[in-house]
Amino acid sequence: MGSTIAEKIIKSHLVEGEMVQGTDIGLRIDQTLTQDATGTMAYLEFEAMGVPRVKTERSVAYIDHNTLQTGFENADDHRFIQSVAKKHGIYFSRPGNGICHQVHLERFGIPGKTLIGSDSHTPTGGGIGMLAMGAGGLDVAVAMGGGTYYITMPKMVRINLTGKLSPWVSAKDIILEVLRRMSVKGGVGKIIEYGGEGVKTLSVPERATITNMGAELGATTSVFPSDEITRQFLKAQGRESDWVELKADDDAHYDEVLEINLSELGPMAAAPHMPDNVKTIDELKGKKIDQVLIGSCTNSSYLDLMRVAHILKGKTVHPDVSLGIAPGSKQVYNMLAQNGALADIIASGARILECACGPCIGMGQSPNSKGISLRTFNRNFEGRSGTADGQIYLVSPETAAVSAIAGVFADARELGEAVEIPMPEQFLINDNMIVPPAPVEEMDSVEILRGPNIKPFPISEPLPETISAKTLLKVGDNITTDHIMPAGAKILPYRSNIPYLSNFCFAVCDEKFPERCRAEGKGIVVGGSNYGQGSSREHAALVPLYLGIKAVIVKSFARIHLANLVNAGIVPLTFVNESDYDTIDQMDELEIPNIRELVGKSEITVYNKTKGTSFKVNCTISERQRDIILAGGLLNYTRESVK
Ligand code: MIC
Ligand code: SF4
Repeated sequence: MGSTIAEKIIKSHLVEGEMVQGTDIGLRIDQTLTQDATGTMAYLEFEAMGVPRVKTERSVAYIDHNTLQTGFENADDHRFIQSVAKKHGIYFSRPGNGICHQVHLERFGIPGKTLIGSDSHTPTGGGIGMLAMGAGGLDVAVAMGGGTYYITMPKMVRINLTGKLSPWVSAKDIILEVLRRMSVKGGVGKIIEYGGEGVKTLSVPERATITNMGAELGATTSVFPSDEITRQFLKAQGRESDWVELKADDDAHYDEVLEINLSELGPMAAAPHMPDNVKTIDELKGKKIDQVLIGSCTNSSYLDLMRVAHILKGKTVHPDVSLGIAPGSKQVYNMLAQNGALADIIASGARILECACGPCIGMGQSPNSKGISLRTFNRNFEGRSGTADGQIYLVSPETAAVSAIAGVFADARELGEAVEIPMPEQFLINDNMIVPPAPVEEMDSVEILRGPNIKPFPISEPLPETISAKTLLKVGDNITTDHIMPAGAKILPYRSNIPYLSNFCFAVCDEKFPERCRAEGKGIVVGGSNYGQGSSREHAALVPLYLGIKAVIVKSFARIHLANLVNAGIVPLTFVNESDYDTIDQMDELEIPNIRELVGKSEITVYNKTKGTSFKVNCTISERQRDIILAGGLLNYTRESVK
């Protein structure tokens, strides 16, 4: 039997385990990336490991999230990361150079290589044929030190694309269609591969829009073949020698196959507050809007913004709408400036934002109260925009631009004939905002610059014989890491200050949660299915750890968050019978005896002392993860194993 693309990459990087679905496999990691919001912590962890220089083929530290700099905190963190990068062999992409995933695709991504990044949208690299996965900061730190990265061998899904998109329908609409069909849980434990004739109609950045939002499916990653189009893209980036061909064998086996005829798709939008709440533009047409934002790692490429500029040319943004545009990288920005498209955008009345994540992570541009905001981004979780009752719709750049002019949801297909915007034969290459690391002989003399915003990170204790604690919080299904540890302009600057961050833990669900934790000293969180979906931020595990959370009992976990809990030494448990969830109330006292012996081995009984009942849970983790939990987290485990 032949292999899928993902199986081929896994096979060539397998250092532990066998490629049997559902079992743990260890992979050699070729490249890593970090961004600043998770990077500060990742580099503190890397330092704690005591490895002098990264062992990967390429590691890059990007600054793209915390660029508002409303106080000293962000700038201090940037300087810390820059100095660590210089000392330890990491390339540093300066603030202003662009969003990590966009820049990585342009300048560093290589087909057939493995990439992990401390950001859940790292699968963007699947657009260029990488096996690219989001991970917690500590996992990235370990990979930088040459350590193995572990995942559960996923199932393989093939999405066959046939036909060709109609004019003004775009890659964003393809992934919205996939989300509509599969839901935000549909990709859990799976790798999504794209194939079929329709693939040939999509450029690399368009493919990257699709793999980027595979994160919203909960998938381990998504991947496209590396073909002639990939070669052309790399050539235009001056990197043709990085190209290798990559395709699935004809007789490769897939666990699921989905068919999408591109010709049948129309423009769509993900309505508040989940990326899978997909509606057609036909259903929304004419509805008044307040704000439009174009950018983010999903839709800020040269082609995206050229199409936007074409639509805006000679027009004026509707007087009731604020239009903000953030190009994804300095390369894109510079090219738009040189060819005049930027002038068309400015003339229309758009507000030009820095090349950074910006409003996507709630860093400015929060909409008015109850404001309807159309965004080309990838997440519309409640409150993420910074306006608690903001109504965020995820749309394509084309839908965003026509709607900004109309002042209502509008259908770009009414523009008629498609405009042909060719992929450039040569992108503008100027890497002067990427600082290479110090040469080996100079690394010792590089001084690490640490500001007062950097506080030590919490370390867990070895697992006790019995966990006995109150249920300090009970939440429902699809809880995101944005619920657990919100971001936004007021909180994000404190990503290296866990004590301060802890004041905001679960604030979206229950503002009193941190207070209860402090009063009780320890606790358990109970939740529904797909707990911890969304961002890869390990702060969603480190902050609960700091607040004394010992175990989380839920119906099911999202992949990266489960790994982050284990790495932090918090026990992840799932109900054997989901209906037991209903029997627990907040503040019930739970006791889990014998947990040290049973964890990761067999079913565990939890006693509800308040109700006088009991129920069974599982802890579905690998043997290695069991050892990590017993040691009280990955750092303790790593220290013990090198003793
Ligand atoms: C996000 O889109 O939520 C983020 C901000 O990029 C996160 C990382 C973080 O929380 O720092 C992600 O997607 O992993
Ligand atoms: Fe940045 Fe938004 Fe992409 Fe996260 S999803 S990396 S915040 S642009």
